[in-house]
Amino acid sequence: MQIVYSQDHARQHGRGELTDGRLMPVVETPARAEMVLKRAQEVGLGDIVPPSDFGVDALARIHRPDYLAFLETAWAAWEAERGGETDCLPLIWPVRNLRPICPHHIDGKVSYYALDAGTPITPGTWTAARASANVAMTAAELVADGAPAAFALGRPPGHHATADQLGGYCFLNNAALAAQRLLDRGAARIAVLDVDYHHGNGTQAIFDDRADVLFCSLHADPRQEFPYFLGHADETGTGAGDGYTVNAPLPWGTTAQAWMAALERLCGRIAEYAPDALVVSLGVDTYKGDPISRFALDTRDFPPIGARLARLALPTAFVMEGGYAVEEIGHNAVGVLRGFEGG
Ligand code: SP5
Ligand code: ZN
Repeated sequence: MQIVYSQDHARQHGRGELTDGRLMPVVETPARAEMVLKRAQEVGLGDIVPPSDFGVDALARIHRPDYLAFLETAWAAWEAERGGETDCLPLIWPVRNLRPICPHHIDGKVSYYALDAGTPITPGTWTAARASANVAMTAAELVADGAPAAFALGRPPGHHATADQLGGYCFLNNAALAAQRLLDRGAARIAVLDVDYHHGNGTQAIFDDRADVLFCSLHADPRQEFPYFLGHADETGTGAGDGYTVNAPLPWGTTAQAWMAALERLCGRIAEYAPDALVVSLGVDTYKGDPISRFALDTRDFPPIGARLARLALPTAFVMEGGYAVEEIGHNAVGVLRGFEGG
């Protein structure tokens, strides 16, 4: 399958994320994408193609215009306020008992538009996030043009980003943009399957009240794990979207066997929905050696995931999400894709 890739991902290189009570070096680094590219080249997965530029209008199919304007201008406002020595991070949120009215000052604005303090805005964030979105939409375009599958090898990831909030290392929801692109190219129904370790709260929220996108996710139980406040089993969608969200929360320590059993159930639902195409939010932070995650999948467990997805027999756009074990990320992510091609 073709691999859509842009070096602009490297423009997102945060200095710090708040975790465990400290500002720590970020885990979502440029090396992640480089390792996946290296492995894809090693095994001859497919040609590497650059993204097309779909422009801000395509982003506005999913994201709120004021949020896009914020992302475009946030770094300049931050730099003007206090120089460029630190990344732009939030420190207060409009939570219970406060009013969500967007402030004018950058410190208040970043808090309004962020959902965590782990997602630094840097000088290159807007460039890198747009490139990642274009990579995903280009993969969707290839699939719309008849390719059986395509791989959007982008970062920063996207599935935690909502219509108007960044977080979880995500700024623009690449998978949602890919799904919308497929719909805009004539598809009637798209399934999004999110296999990242973390719940794809952004994607779920974006498609919550829609029946033209089925959102299925298997992930660490939000009672134990980030993003904590969405991803429970009783979330099934609202309004016209009722019945078109399916969550499979799984406990810390989940083995490959239990994980595959949950995947089987979600694949059954996807087959029943009979979509025109599938978008896979491909996170490999389910790997047992992942530094921030607690599932127990081994490298050998990834190809069977791809093989199972191939049996859905759907045009498929794979969109890179998480996975922070940098040495193994290439083997794990490309393992899924090779399993798909062989399956
Ligand atoms: C795309 C994606 O995978 N985003 C994940 C964002 C998770 N950010 C919060 C991580 C919290 C890690 N806590 C465990 C720290 C171990 N020292
Ligand atoms: Zn993740």
